Amino acid sequence: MFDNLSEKLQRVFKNLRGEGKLTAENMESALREIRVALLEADVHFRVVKQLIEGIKEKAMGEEVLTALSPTQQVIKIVRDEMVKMLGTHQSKLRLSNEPPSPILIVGLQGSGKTTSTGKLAKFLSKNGHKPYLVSVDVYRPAARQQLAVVAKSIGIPIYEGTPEEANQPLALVKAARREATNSGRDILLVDTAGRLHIDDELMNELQQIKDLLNPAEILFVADAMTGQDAVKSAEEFHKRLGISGVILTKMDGDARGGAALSIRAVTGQPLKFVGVGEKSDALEPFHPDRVADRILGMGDVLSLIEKVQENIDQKQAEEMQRKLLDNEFSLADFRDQMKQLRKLGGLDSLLGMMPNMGPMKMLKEAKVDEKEITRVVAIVDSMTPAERNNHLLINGARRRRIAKGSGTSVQEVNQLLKQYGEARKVMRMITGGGGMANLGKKLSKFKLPGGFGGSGGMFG
Ligand SMILES: Nc1nc2c(ncn2[C@@H]2O[C@H](COP(=O)(O)OP(=O)(O)OP(=O)(O)O)[C@@H](O)[C@H]2O)c(=O)[nH]1
Ligand SMILES: [Mg+2]
Repeated sequence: MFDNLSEKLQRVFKNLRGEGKLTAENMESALREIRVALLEADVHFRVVKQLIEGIKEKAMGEEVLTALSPTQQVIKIVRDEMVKMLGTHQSKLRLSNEPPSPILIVGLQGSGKTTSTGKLAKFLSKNGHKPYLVSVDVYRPAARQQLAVVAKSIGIPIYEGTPEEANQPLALVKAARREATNSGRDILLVDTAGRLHIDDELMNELQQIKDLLNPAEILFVADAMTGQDAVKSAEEFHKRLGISGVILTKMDGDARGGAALSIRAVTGQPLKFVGVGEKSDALEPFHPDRVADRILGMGDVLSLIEKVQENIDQKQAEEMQRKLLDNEFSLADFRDQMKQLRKLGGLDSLLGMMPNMGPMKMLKEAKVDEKEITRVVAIVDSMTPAERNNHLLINGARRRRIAKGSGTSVQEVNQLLKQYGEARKVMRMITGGGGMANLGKKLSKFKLPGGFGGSGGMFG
């Protein structure tokens, strides 16, 4: 999502380092470039102004200009200011003293409220909570049914209501709260109706629900793809209703993303979660420092390690490692690795978290996507077991047969075999023979403690 911004900022730092000596003049021009990069990434102009002023004040100080490694200092300042803009610390959900804690999910139409409600329920239940669901979207036909389907798929109980309650949001939440209490659930997630624009009727209804429930959280769901509109409506919702936090959805898309990141600075309310896909587990707690590192091209290594640990089967990983070392890594293994990558949320999301350097950079530039994974799986599935174990068997006639069997072309089969060869090389490079199991460990050395150490920077 932040590829462009990330690239531009890295270029600024590289140029700065190339200057040799840091002066007030080249600092001024670097700040100008940072400003333009932020504006181009759609960061709100007021936030950009604030950010640049903050950076300037600190960067123009005597200590920086005369420091041993001034560029490092400047990068550290930019990072610190960016973390500040994003909210400094991870902001956890607040709960009420008395369970069930009501959490209202609000936002414009189509922003991802219902999807996020389901994701949040799953996240909470993974973290030891017992969420309960209710939808008060009584306007859009089948809207409540949509949440019921989501609830079933993730195995979280939902209050579906009586026919009499079907068009009464207040009656629905009242009954749902009673049910939640009676069945010992500790969090009540309320999915609400969206509107194309903020209107009085919607706001009054939300206000009534708020008065009735006294929610622990009112989370505004902002669609990152809608740019400055998301900022404007967050501001408006906050003014009218008072929000306590934000869920940023569709951060997996290719919008510039800067607008969404401005919401914290504009409303003063923290970003709490990010939606990174349509599936029910595509929700991540928002960590300001990690996101800043990602934007600055340092890679979100901590999130990557967590993800790998959550999703990789240790035994399988060790087996893979042994195969790599023994040069037994076959086409079938290649296919299985691709499937693993898909389980981790797709290559894009993984690569987005990696530092933009070395073999990672190569992989990123190769731009392998979901469709390609599907193609790889189809091609390898069309091979005979013998072919899968020994790619050298695959001659011209066999390539034609495999292409036909997988609905692809001979060129695509050739390309896959080439990729497989490359993958063997790249994987050895990444892992140093350590396999996926050690990927985290290997990567963690790219992370400089506390952002930046004295020497050996990420740039230049
Ligand atoms: N790629 C991606 N799609 C998302 C994400 N969150 C939601 N969506 C998609 O956005 C669309 C709208 O999501 P909903 O959850 O129905 O949105 P809503 O705010 O409840 O919509 P209304 O109830 O009509 O106001 C769906 O197609 C979702 O799959 C996300 O983080 N990433
Ligand atoms: Mg909905």
